[in-house]
Amino acid sequence: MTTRTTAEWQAADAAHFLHPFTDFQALAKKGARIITHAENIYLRDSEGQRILDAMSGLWCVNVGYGQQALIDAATRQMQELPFYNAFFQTATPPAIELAELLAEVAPPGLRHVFFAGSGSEGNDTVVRMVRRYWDLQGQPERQVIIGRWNGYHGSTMAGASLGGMKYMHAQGGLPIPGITHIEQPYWWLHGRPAGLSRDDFGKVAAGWLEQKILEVGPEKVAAFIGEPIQGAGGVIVPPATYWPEIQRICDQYGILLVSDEVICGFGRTGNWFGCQTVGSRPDLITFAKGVTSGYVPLGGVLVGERVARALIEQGGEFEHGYTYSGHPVACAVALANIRLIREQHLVEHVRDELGPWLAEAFAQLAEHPLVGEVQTCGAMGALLLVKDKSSGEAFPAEQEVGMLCRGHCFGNGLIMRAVGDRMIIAPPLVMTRAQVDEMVALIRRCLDLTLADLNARGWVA
Ligand code: PXG
Repeated sequence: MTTRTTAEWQAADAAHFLHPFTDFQALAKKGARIITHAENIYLRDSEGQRILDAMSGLWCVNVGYGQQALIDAATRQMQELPFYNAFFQTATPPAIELAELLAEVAPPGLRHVFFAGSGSEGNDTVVRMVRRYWDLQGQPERQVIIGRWNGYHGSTMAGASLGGMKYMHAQGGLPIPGITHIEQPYWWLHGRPAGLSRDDFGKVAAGWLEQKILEVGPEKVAAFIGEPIQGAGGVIVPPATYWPEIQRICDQYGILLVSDEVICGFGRTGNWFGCQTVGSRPDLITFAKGVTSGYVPLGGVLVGERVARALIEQGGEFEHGYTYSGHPVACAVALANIRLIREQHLVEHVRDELGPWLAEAFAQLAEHPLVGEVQTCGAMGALLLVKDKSSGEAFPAEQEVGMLCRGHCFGNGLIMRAVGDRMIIAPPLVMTRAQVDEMVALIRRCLDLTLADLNARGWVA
């Protein structure tokens, strides 16, 4: 790679690189921030500025940057066998070993894996697999998959359709047929309904699934898909009653439960998988991101006994797969990554240390005049910015207060994401106590700067 000035990088970037989820013209005017190096939880940009990455890249660098074991695993595998496929009755050792190891760390009953290249591809596989399963059960009319508004399941045709981002559906004629949505279990959005505790609300929100099943016709419903904790939707932690009730409803109607763990998997919530934190027993688990800590792309689906048995024993050929299903380099990196998570006890670290530290720090941030509510779960957290703390009144959407706050974070060496006015974090799981303190001090400073900014604009009461 050549060395260029920031301006030179930005010019070449604007001339040729179409970025994901980006207004190309606006970015070309402003110029992208060029990230050149990273170590542990810190990034460095082309201007030499150090940035604390409280988003783990994009929810994925669970073990932090610069882990030699992963680098060595990739190097060794590239030298030995950089690629071979798994299509024509062949396999490679890393893919076999990874399938075996995933079966070990997965919740009980999920003993098979189908590999893909990303979370989106994993969810495309889910759609194919769920529908194939019901065909094999002699119930081909069971086609409908129920997702949730403001859920995120990727950006392919199937992934974006399962997801409930309306602005995505608006481009490209989505959702594809046979996918429908229910409301999300977001207490605050639903107006903190009077007389209804969070736990009662959780049951009401799960009940929307039953209503939808009855509306569609139980004999037509194939599966329900949800993230244990919504990530891209704004780190929305559902009431504790929600998932057990969802599980009960899925059981009652015999429909498959899919837990999309692209963000929640591999320690993020303080267990290996988020379903173990929220109390569901999925038939299928989508994974990606944290499986390799993002060092190389890999995704896939963990398959429970009910579906695996049908596919294996009755299925014949499953007409589906990707060139990179079981890519040996990606699988070798995933093996090194999972072993490192085990050796460094990172799941326990999140459960017993990092999670409680973040919960405590966020409870203190809740006292800030701009913060309406805080939520954390393991190594994820959200702060909701509100105009009026006592009433909970929101800022007008067009003021884009979240983006304003994110700008202050960017300017002050902190990466935090804004989803509307929810400021969210999902830091690397290796974070120490001192680093939590450093991050929280930065967050506090950025909240203060945002408040001063809003005062100057006359946007706060
Ligand atoms: N499922 C979930 C739950 C995700 O969070 C995907 C599927 C798709 O994975 P791939 O690997 O195809 O991107 C994701 C991805 C954001 C953001 O803005 C979140 C994701 C991707 C891009 C941006 O928070 N999550």
